[in-house]
Amino acid sequence: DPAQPAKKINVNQVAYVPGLAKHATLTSTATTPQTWTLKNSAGTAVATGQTAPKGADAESGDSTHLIDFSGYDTPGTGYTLTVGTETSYPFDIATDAIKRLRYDSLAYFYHNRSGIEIDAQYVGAQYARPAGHLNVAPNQGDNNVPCLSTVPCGYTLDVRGGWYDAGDHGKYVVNGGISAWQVLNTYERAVRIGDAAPLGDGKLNIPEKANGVPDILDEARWEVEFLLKMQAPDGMVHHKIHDQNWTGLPLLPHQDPQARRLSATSTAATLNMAAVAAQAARIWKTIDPAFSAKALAAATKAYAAAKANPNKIADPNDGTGGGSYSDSTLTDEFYWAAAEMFTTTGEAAYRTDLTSSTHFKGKSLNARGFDWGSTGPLGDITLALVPNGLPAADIAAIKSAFTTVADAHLSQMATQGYPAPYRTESYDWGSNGLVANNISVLALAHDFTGAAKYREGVFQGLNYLLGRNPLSYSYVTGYGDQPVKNVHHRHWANQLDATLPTAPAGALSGGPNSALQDPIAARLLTGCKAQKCFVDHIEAYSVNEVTVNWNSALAWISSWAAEKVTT
Ligand code: 9MR
Repeated sequence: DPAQPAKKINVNQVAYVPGLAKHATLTSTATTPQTWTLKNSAGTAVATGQTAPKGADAESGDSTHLIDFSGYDTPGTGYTLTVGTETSYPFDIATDAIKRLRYDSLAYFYHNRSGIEIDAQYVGAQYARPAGHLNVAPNQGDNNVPCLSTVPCGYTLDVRGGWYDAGDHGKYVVNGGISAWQVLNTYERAVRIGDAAPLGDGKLNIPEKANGVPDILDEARWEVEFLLKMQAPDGMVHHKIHDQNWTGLPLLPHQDPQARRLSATSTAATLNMAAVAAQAARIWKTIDPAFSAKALAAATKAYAAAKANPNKIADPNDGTGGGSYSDSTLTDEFYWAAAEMFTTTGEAAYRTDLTSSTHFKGKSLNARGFDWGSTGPLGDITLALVPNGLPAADIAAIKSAFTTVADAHLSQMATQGYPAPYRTESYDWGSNGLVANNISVLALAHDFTGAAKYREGVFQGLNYLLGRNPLSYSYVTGYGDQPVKNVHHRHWANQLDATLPTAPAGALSGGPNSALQDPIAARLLTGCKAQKCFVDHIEAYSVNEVTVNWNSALAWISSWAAEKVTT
């Protein structure tokens, strides 16, 4: 349950960046401007000004005022904002936190690796654990996994490795795939148009940190190798592998006694793997030509299999022991896979599939954003960033689709008390992941145009995730004065077992979800406004879980933001 009542003054509890706008939110029904004061860590007033009343908005229901203290720009720690008797959480004006978050958000993935011991030397003793799902009792292992008895396949697969999806021990191709893609895209973007030096070898605490290959690639490869193993002999890819029955919390991976089963192959998983393997093939082309060739062969076979089986939908009712991740619209997965295959190979057949798609040139970019079920924009990002054979006019059209959506986000954010780039209706499961992905759209709009307004939008969006929201939570563990502490995770379950740790720093909670899809949320949050449909409770999995796909979005945007801070 909420650790503290919400503050009346909400700030980015971590840090505002020198040289950029600095906005905070006062909750007040006063209709006239109020006097705000900025105090330094000694309690001395260093700036003062007047709030701007904004009235109530649909997302929060709060009547708010804008506090704009952009005029103050002296780096330091322990600042507070006060209005009358109300005081904010303390915050910094500094750049070190965003630089740290770039790496902490990426550390999430090693913590959640399957099939390998998590070694104390990389994560500290409290997070160390034995390898999970290697068929060491009581585990039944991912070594030799049969298909579901309801959809028998006549073979078993060795699908060891990869990342656990979330608080559960399932491994789902459509979600793991977009996550690996986004981690790889963080690197690929930096190589193409940013600064890849901070993403080099030796930057993460992982076993591969001294192998001469950028750690971010080593980490993503752990998942890509798993995705390749999910391919069936006919080229199709199994949708997922997880426990036969749901387990409870807490439960460390190596203690999971449930049988593991492969769900049927699906067209969505097949295209998702094709897309990521094609992306991997070009990234590893010179780094590891053999791996590159293996990935391209798997992608080519998968793409052809998907075209031969274009409508094999994952069973929406296959939700026992793991999530269903079912999606009945596959035109976006076809588009994304064609974009990756074409970018990597230049072949005419992929170009035809790509340019004849209804998604071509950013048509699936919209205000809701993208996620595991909506992957068209991933293709657009690749086409806009990586040189390919398309005419310049097509690339310009793709880039302008990003700026159009980014402008819509900025217009909406200007109306909000707690600006977050996301649609204004109800918030979906994983809204923070959608917000983070939409922040990446703002970031790309800045990449493509250089316009300062988009960079401001990125940092405004980060403010929301880091505490400038109506519940006064930093949704990133370990960051801010009131970070979420009780995320839904079977190992980081300190709320249930004091001998277990809370989450390590840098994990993004799923965040507000208007649909209240778990019993705790349903009991505590009835009638909530979108941005308030959240509780920091470990069993509230529909609002407070963590997953690879939300953390890959956090890693992408924090890496971008770290690149943009200059001091
Ligand atoms: O992130 C998924 C969200 O988009 C869906 O609405 C939800 C219900 O199907 O499932 C979410 O994914 C969960 C998955 O089913 C099981 N592992 C944890 C995932 C995050 O909560």
